[in-house]
Order: sequence, then C-alpha cells, then structure tokens
Amino acid sequence: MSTVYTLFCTDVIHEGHLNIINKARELGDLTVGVLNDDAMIRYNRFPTLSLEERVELVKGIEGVKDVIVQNSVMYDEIFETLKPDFVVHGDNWGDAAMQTIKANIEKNIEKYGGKLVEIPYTYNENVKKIDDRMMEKLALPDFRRARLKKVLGMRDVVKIMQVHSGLTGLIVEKTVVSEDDNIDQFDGMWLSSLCDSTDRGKPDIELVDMTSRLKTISEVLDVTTKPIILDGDTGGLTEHFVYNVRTLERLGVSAVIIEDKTGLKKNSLFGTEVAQTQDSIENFCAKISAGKAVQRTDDFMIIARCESLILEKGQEDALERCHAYVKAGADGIMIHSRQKSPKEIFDFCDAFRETDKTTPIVVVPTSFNEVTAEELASHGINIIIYANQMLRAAYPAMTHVAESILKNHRSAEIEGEIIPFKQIIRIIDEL
Ligand code: SPV
Ligand code: MG
Repeated sequence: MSTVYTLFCTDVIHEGHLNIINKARELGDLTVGVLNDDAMIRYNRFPTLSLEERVELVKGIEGVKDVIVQNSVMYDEIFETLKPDFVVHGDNWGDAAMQTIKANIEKNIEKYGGKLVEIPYTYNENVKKIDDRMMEKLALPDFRRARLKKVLGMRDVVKIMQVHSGLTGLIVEKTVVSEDDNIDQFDGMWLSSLCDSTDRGKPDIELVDMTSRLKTISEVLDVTTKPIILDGDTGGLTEHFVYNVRTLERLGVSAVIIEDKTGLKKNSLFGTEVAQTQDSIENFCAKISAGKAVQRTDDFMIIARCESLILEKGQEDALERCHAYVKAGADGIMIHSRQKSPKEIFDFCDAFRETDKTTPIVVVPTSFNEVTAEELASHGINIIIYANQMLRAAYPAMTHVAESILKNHRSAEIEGEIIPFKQIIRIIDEL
C-alpha cells in the first residue's frame, strides 16, 4: 500500500476537505497532518479549537488511517519521517506564502521521491459561508480579547504592529511574509497615542481624548480580528481610568498600557529635552489596582509602563517601580528607552528576570532598531511593539506625491510610484 499524506490547518471540516480526503484515500493509506498552534498562527489564522480538538476532529473522518501533528508549515520533517509516496494538496497556490510551501514540497520530493497530487480547490457559496463565519468568530469581542493572553502562551515572542486606521489595520491583519523556508505574520496591533494624534494633526499630549481614540479603535475592530493593545497614555485620572477599562474590555481590546507619568504628558522620545514628571510609585500603583478591580474578565490586561530609563533615573529606580507595579496587579510591564543601543534594556530585563520569571515584558524598539526579535526574546522579552513605522512610512510618501504634482502641474510623473487606481478600488472586499 502507498503512503498518502495531506495537511489540514482548519477548525472546521467542510465539503472541500472531504473531497480531498476522498481523492487521497484512493491512492493508499491516508495519514492526515494537523498543523500545530504556532505554525497555524504564522501561516493561516488563529485557531479557535485546541490542537487536541483539531486532532480529534480529523480522526473522526472516514477514510483517515492515521493523524499526526505537523510542527511547521514546511514539509521537511514529514518527508524525513513519513516518506510519503503521495502528498495531496488543494491547487490554491495563489499567494507568495503558498508558493513557498509548494516549492518546499517540490524540494523534498526531489530529495526523497514521491509525488505531489493537486486537487482542484472547492470554491462555492457554502464553503465561503463557513469561512466567513470563522472570521466573524475571531472578530467577536470575547474571542479577540482573550487572544493576546493565548498567543503569549503559544509563541516565544509576540510581534505587535502600529495601526491608526481601518486601512492600516487591514494591512497588519493580512500581511504574511515567507522567507528562509518559513512564514510569519504579526500577532496584533498597537493603537499608538503618537500616531493617533499625529494622524489628526495634533501633538501627542493626551489632547486627543478617549472618545476620539475609541473612534479609531472602532474602525480597526470593524475590519480586523487580531488583538489590540491600546496606548492609554498616563491613564488620566484614576476616577476616569476605571470607566475606560470597562469600555475597552467590553469592546474586545486585549490590553491597555499606561505610563507612570503625571501632569502634561509629552512623548517619551523627547526624553529629558522637555519637562516630564514621573508619578509616585504609590499613586501609580493605586491607579493600576483600581483598574484591575473593575475588570469583568480574566482576559483583559493592564500593563504598566515605566519611564525611569527615559527620564534617566537609572536601572535601580526602574526595577523598584516595575516590581511594585506587578505587586499592585499589573499583568505586564513595559520598559522604555530612547538609547540607540539596546544595552540598558537588556541589563534591565536580565535584572528583572532574576526575581520575576513570568510577568510579560513589553519593549518598543524605536531607537534601538537594529536589535532583532530573537535577541530581545533571549533577554526574556515577550512582546515587541513596532510603535510608529506605518505612519512614518506614509508621511514621506504622501509629501513626495504632493510635491511632484505641484511641480509638474499634473500627476503623470508620480503614477509609477503609487498604487494603480484599478488596484485601489479592489483592495477592500465587498460583502
Ligand atoms: C506611542 O507610540 O505613542 C508610544 C511609544 O507611546 S513612544 O512614542 O515611543 O513613546
Ligand atoms: Mg504614546
């Protein structure tokens, strides 16, 4: 009997999957691989069932001889261990990620032998409806809110990207890259105060109030499924913060990060060039505890951001504060720096981890931008926020277009550098 292999990375079995199974089992003994959590998040979408539940789902299908867990979207381990005679796959090789997978299967076939059998993908109303329902489930507040804590348990380091609108949300939702035989995407979105303010032509001084910030959040929630971390500035008055925690939690936001500053807040990247006042440990702890006390779920996270390094108060001050914030109930700490080198962040994290092995650490590598996610993870950092690059990318591009049209008295010169209008009208799907 030939060995036949096919991979499932889904939470629901529909007629398209059954069609593949029926065709595959005709070729020999069928083993179905179930993609593990990490690989599924990188490649396809966030699982709504546990790995065990997904394995059980496939085991119950007639014609499936064996079910195994595939630990990567790439097939190297499968070819090394199972050496299948046939790999059966849908013919939906449309995007770059799928092309990388196809190339990987072909590379392995060249090395180990075997044959790739492609089955026409089932496109119909029913399959589309099931797919759409899955996306809706991911977007519901309860599921989305819980997703940040879940993903923290699934990945070594969680990568969060800045958004400031529905469109930027869509980009972070959908961008998938494939490189070095692997596939990856962002785990969530950062609603930056700097970018939300700048996009409205306002300074980053808590002038753009929560009502306005909620408008941006609502636009992003409307078109995405990934978890949201809100930059909550100082959190404002404790008496106001508690109401905002409730609102954010109810909307499905996963976390708010508040910083230990008081008075007129200025952006941290100004450092000591402008007057900035740090809150007392006592006051800030009281704000954190008040926020934690009003929360209705276990999923919502209040993360305490420490500005001691920004304000050049040193590591000891930062450590004292961060340990106190955790004691007051913070679900994570964010340590910020505006140094070009990551050394002070590494030193702080190493020292913090001596006594606290579990509290998630968040960093924002804007100024120390040469450090990689892997290096940060090796110092115990769990969440990396790329806090402003989407807006910073848009600004020079838009200025360049404005200058070109003004100089040339027409838009022909810039046409080659901007998205064709035939494309822009199609990037947003209609229902
Ligand atoms: C933001 O993105 O608004 C932040 C991070 O608070 S920073 O700008 O680095 O202070
Ligand atoms: Mg901010």
